[in-house]
Amino acid sequence: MRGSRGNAPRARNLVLTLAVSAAALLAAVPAKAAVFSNPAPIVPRGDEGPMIPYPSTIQVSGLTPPVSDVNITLNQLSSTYPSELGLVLVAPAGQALMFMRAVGSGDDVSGLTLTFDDEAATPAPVLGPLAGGTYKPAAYAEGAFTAPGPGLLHGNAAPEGIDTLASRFDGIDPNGSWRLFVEDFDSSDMGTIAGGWSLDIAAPFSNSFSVDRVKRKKKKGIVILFVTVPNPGQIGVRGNGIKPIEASGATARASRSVTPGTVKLKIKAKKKGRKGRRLRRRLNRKGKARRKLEISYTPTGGTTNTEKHRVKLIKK
Ligand SMILES: [Ca+2]
Ligand SMILES: [Ca+2]
Repeated sequence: MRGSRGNAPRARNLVLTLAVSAAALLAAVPAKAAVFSNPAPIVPRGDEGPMIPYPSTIQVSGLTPPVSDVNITLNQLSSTYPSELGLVLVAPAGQALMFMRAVGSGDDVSGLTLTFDDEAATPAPVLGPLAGGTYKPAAYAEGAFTAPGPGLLHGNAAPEGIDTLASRFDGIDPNGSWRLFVEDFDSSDMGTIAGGWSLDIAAPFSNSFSVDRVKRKKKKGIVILFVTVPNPGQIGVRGNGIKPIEASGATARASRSVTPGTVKLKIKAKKKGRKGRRLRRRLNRKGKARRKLEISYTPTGGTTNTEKHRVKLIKK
């Protein structure tokens, strides 16, 4: 069938089609929302000025850029004059949005849960009494935040400015320390956020992992890989002639669940099978053998990352 020219373009088309659908599949993988919280109360220092802690921080990890959505929730906000409060959220690399300022006038509120979300139907209202719920960010006055707050160097939500959570935070790398500065801009009254705050960040879960250390039990020909993973999920290892073993040393399993941190992957030569026998013969004869491993890691709700890793087995 040499020189069958008629088929060649079709084959190329097929390859192109496959490439395109693979790209479409990748693009279709939705970003997952992850919630990070700091439940520690944010309380007044006096009746005016920065509230403490200043800032309150949330450490974000295990996500892959870019961010596609950020929402922020305040838990159990109470105040005798909500309008005096200003809140600015600062991302790890410094992007900042004053998402709440001068809302709810002077009406007392107690134990409100407030979520700020660009996709909400209405902005947080300038007039009180403020009710718990989900609002678009809203700033009805300027806010100059005391150092180490950002002063006036922050985006302002409408109508004071034109910034949104999306305009400030979409597209950034979310990993690192997010800071919330809450300041009381007027005397006499006070407020508190008794349940702290949380961030709801949409970004793909990271599926990168690293093999940080290798340990060997040379008498048994066992290799232990110390692998660090960023998210809960499944991890598995395979290779010619090797089998993964559990901590007990007994059961072999293709894949097991992991929590973020460092996990041990133990492997040794298979007892059965042609490739296992070949590896064992080599180990017995030379005392060492090299193998290529495939380590596969799938964060829950994420995509699989498979990486090749060379390992040296030693048996003495
Ligand atoms: Ca949103
Ligand atoms: Ca006050």
